[in-house]
Amino acid sequence: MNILITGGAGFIGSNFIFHMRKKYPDYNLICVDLLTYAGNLSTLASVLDKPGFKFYKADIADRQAVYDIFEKEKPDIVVNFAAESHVDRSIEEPEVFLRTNIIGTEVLMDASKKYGVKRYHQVSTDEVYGDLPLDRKDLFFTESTPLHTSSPYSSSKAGADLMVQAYHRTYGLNVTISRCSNNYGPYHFPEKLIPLTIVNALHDKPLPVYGEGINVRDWLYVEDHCKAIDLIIHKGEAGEVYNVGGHNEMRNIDIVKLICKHLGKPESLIQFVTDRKGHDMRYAIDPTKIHNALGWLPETKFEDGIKKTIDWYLNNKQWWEEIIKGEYRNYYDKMYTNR
Ligand code: NAD
Ligand code: TDX
Repeated sequence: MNILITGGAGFIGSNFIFHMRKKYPDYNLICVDLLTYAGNLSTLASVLDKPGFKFYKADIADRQAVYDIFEKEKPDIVVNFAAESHVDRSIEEPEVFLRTNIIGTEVLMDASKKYGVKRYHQVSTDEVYGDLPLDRKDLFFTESTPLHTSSPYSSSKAGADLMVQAYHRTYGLNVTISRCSNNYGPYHFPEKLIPLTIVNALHDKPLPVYGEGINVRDWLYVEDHCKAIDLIIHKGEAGEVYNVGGHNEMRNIDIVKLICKHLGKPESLIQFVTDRKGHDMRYAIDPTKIHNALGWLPETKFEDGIKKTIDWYLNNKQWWEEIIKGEYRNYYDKMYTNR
């Protein structure tokens, strides 16, 4: 079995590669990643030279490069993680989100059609459903919730989802889509809330919380997301969308306080800053379909997952120290100085 994984040098893609190598040692995994600011080859160091693994540095929106890789590797399954993934960056510079997230998806599907791929899986997000009000705890996103996006990021992901469904209906491409809630865990890029808070707290730097910190996210340990995708690519039904989430809703301020507590840092480090434009209030996934159809259930409780994650950042300082001393510093200054 040849599985082509795009975006495998990023957060979730790399965790998926580690999961798949462990569970299916006989599979050939082919990783395609452009190594943007968010991609790190050092993340894949433990697998780079191993049999059954290949790495290509390429842009998923570069048609010729993608066709050449498909021609050579003949993938059976394609799993597309590659994306511009940060909402705040999409508010500053939307264009690259359209190129990678929409055009890149289209190119990968054209290649899948041309080279007879048996299953194309699109890794999407709960953000395509927009947000839910804070005072309606009874409401959840189901697979039939209408797409209703807020940010350039989520709009580009929704655009991609619509293209994936179009390729199924129009060309009969065997596709599946997963829409997952917020992930956390090892190798999470430090621009995102949880790793940013851990890294800043370890340096006794201010912990920026947007607005009043009352926005709610539904957190899932990254390994549980990887297991869901593994099930969907093997057993999911063509043309279907599966929501993935673990009923673990938390307010941002409570997450930040919890991290302070784990690290023995004072809450006085917390700094409320100007809110994100168009900030979604609440995400909450109803995972009934994937549970009933494929038997998926989250395995890692948040208390355990957050502890494992914090320990990982404490034990892998070199990984994130390399990142925060590079281009990240300019990004951080631009986004947070005098905010
Ligand atoms: P990430 O930003 O950590 O990684 C993205 C990877 O894609 C990087 O390695 C980057 O180099 C690569 N990439 C970017 N543009 C590329 C291009 N044009 N060609 C090839 N490679 C390119 O993102 P992540 O958090 O791992 O997210 C992975 C996927 O999961 C994304 O599609 C995202 O929308 C989705 N998702 C993320 C979350 C989350 O909480 N992080 C939740 C739900 C869904
Ligand atoms: O410094 C910060 N302070 C803050 O209060 C940052 C970076 C974030 N926040 C808030 C904004 C959100 O309400 O924390 C929450 C989480 O923010 P992010 O980590 O940026 O994630 P989010 O915007 O929820 O999107 C994430 O989940 C869905 C991923 O980045 C997306 O790729 C995924 O689709």
